[in-house]
Amino acid sequence: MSIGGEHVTNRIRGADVVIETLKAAGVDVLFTLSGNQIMPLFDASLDAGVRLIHVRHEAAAVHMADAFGRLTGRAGMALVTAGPGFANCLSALYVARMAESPLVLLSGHAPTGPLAEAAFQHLPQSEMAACVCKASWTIGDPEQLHSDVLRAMSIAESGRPGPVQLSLPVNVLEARLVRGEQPVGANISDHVKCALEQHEAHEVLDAVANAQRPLVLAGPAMMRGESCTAITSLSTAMHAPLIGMESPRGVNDPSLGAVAEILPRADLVLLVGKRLDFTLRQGVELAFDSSCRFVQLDAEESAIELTRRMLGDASRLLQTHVDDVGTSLSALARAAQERTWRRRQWRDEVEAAIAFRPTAWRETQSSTPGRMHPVEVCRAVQQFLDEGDAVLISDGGEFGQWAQACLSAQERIINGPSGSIGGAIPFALAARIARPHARIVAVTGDGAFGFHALEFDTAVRHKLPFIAIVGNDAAWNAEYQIQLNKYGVDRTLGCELLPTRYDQLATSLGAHGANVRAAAELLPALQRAVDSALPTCLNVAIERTPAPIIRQGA
Ligand SMILES: Cc1ncc(C[n+]2csc(CCOP(=O)(O)OP(=O)(O)O)c2C)c(N)n1
Repeated sequence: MSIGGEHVTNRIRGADVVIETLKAAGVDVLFTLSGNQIMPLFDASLDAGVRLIHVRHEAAAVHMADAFGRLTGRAGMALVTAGPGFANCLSALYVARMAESPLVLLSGHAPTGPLAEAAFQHLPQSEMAACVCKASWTIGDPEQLHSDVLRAMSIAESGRPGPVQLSLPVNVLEARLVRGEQPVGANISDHVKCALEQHEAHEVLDAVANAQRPLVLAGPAMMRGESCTAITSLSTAMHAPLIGMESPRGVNDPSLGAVAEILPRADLVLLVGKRLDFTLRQGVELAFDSSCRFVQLDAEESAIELTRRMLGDASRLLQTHVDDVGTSLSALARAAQERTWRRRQWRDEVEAAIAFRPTAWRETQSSTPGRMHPVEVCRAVQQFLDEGDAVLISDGGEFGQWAQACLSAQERIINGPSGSIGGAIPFALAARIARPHARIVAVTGDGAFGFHALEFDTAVRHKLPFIAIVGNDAAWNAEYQIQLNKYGVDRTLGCELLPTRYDQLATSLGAHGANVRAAAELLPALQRAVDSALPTCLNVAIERTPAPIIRQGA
C-alpha cells in the first residue's frame, strides 16, 4: 500500500516521532493523564515500550516529573491534554521552577489553523506557561518535532535547571512524516557551556582566602547530584562552610538549625547558583551585616541584577561571573585543591549552628492523650530511615517543618522555595521509580495530603510502594497558628479539618493502612508496611504544634 507514491511503512505519525525521540534520548517513563489531543502519543507509546504512569490529576503528573528530575538530573517527562488538562499543571510547574528542577511538560493543543481560536479546549498555552517555565512554545511544523523535543530536554537540564513546556497540536501529532528525515539540529541547546577562566577562578578563591568568615551559599539545584559533590568538595577545601538553601522558610529553614544566628557574622558570601531573594531576609532586613561583601556565580544575568538591586550598594558585590555553574564549580574545586588553606574555627561554629537542635527535644513528649508530639513521631521514623538507603520526602505545613528539623536520609525532596503544599504523595511515587530499592518515606500534614491522596490509587495500579506518614492534627495548622498569633484565640476561622481516618481512605483504594496512636506503635507499623510490599498510609494522630524556629540561646 502506498500514500502519494510513498510506501506506507516509511511514513510515521508526528506522535511516533515524539515518542521515538524520547525513547532514543533515554526516556522510559511518562507521567500522564489522558485526553483527546494526546491519544496519538498514547498509541505511539505502546509500540515504543515507553511506560505510562496514568495519574488522577495533571498536577500530580508534573510533581512526579519534578521529583524524577530532581533525583536523576535528567528531565522528568509529563504528558497532559490540552486546555484544562494543561491549565491544571501551572501550580506544579511553579513548584518545579522554584526548586530548579528539570522537567518537560508535553501538552496536547487544539489543532492549529485559521480557526484555531474557535477550537475545542483552545488556550494560549505557551503564553500561560511562560510565567512559570524556563521556556515554552508551540510546535507548528511536524518536521520540528524531533529537534524541538531534544531542545526542550536540553534547556530543562542545563544552566539553572527548570521546567520547559511544549504544546503539541493534535494535527501536528497526526501528521504523516517520512521516518528519519526530520532535521536533527547540530546544536540543540540554547545553552553554551562555558566555565570560569583560570584567572577568574583564582580571583574567586582569593576573595574567599582573604575573608575571615566566608560562607558558601548554594541554591536548590546546587545541592543535588554532581553539583552537590563539587560544591561540597570546594567548600571543604576552602574551609568555608556550605549552606544549601532549598526551603521557603529561608534562613529559618528548620533543617539548617540555628543558622540564622550566624549569618550576620559572615564577612564574605559566595553565592553559587543562589539568588539573593526573600529566603535571605530576616523580616524586612537582609540577613547579613551591612559590611558583608558578596561574590556571585550564576547561570543567569538576571540573578546578578537582582543582587545589585537587593544590596543597593554596588561596592558590596566584589565579583560576578555568569557561567555554567556546574562546570565552573569543578574548575574551582580543582584550583582550590592546589592551594593551601588555613583552617578556620568559623567553619566549626557554622556547622555546629546548623547541627544544633534543642536538647529538650530528646525527651519531648505529647501533653495531649491519644496524640503524639511531632518530635516523638520523628524519633521513630529516623530509626526506620537509618536502617537502609532511603529517600525522605517532606511536604510543607507545620508537621513538615518538624520533619525537616528532625529527619535526615541519603536523599531528600521538599516542596522547595515555592512554599507550595500538596506535592509529597506524587513525589513519593516518582521517587519509587527513580530509586527502586530505597525506602521511600513521605511525611505530610493532613491538609496537604488531601491534595493528591488519590494518587494512592495510581500507586496501587502501578505497583509503586512507598510509605506516607500523615500527621493528622485535624487542621490546616500552619494557617491556624497564624490566626492564633496574629488575631487571637477568639478569632480562629475555617482552618479546622475533621479527624478523618486517612489510612481507611488508602485501604479502600487497595493500599495498606494503619492508624497509629502512640510512638511505640510506629516502628512496628513501619515494618509491617515494608512487609506488605504495598503503598502504605500511616494515619498518625499528632498535637497541633507550631513549627520550630531554632535558636541556640532559646
Ligand atoms: C498550594 C498552596 N495552598 C495553600 C498554601 C498555604 N498553606 C501553607 S501551610 C498550610 C496548611 C497545611 O496544613 P497541613 O498539611 O495539615 O499541615 P499542618 O500545618 O497542619 O502540619 C496552608 C494552607 C500553600 N502554601 N500552598
